[in-house]
Amino acid sequence: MSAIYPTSTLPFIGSEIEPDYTTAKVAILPIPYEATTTYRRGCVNGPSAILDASQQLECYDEELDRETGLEVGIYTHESIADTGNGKKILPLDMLKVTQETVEKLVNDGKFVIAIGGEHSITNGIVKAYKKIYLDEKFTVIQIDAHGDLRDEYEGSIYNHACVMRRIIEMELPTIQIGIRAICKEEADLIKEKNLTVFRAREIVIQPDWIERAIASIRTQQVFLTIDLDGIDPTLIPGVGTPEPGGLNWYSLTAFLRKLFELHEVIGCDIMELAPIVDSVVSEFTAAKLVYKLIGYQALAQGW
Ligand SMILES: [Mn+2]
Repeated sequence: MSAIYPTSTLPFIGSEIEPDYTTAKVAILPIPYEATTTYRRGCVNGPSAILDASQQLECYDEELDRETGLEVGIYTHESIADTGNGKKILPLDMLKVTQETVEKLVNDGKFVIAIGGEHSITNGIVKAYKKIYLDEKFTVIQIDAHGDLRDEYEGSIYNHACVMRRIIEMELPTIQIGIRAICKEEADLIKEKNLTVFRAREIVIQPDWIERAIASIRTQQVFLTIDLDGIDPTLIPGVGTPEPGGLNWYSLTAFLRKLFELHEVIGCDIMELAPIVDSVVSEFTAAKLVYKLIGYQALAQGW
């Protein structure tokens, strides 16, 4: 699989924008790390596929009526924790380099959008924000089909099925959206800890879920983690563990626009893209989602 996409990376929407680190407000951080995926493999190729697909994006955002990328500047960092070409990287080493790189980018004033790679990476990213924001609490908003609340899976506490459990152990509040596949252990934990979960099947029949989800956030600052399998797999079939149902494009983007408007999004990631040979729909949708996040942040921050 790793031969299909080169691990060298084109800058995000680089066909339209000259990337410059000093002036860019946004940093895209590719993390092509894959070690613990259990069903369909290939998310090691996710970041390069998103960067490739981004070359086809329109710089002009028709919803926001502006050429966002030209106005805010987007810098694409080199890949970190790259397990392409069969390279083995231990989970703790991946978490370390992820945390350090995110810390550096945030301290340089960049709004970081990490692109993966498997969902376990988010653990390292959130650790970086926890260190930067010290005792100030922020909420981790997770869009995902899965709870990712297992204590361990297949012998590892760093499995991608455990990432939200690690975040809950950091004593950060969480809101889980789009959930439709959990095990009994996760269901019990949700009840025991009274976790806030917006299930996919409720979202579909309750259009007010966006207002209720926003109202359930108790902190001004939020970190957003998107596992692409949270979205309807007819929109993004290129994921490792697809689940029927899920968020549609307009419901998702309406929620995100409101989230950025009413809260300070301190950082975000888009994880688990596992490209499908001969179909570009998944990576193009993911690239467009990255660009929507940049647009909503630019609007919210007055960039
Ligand atoms: Mn998932």
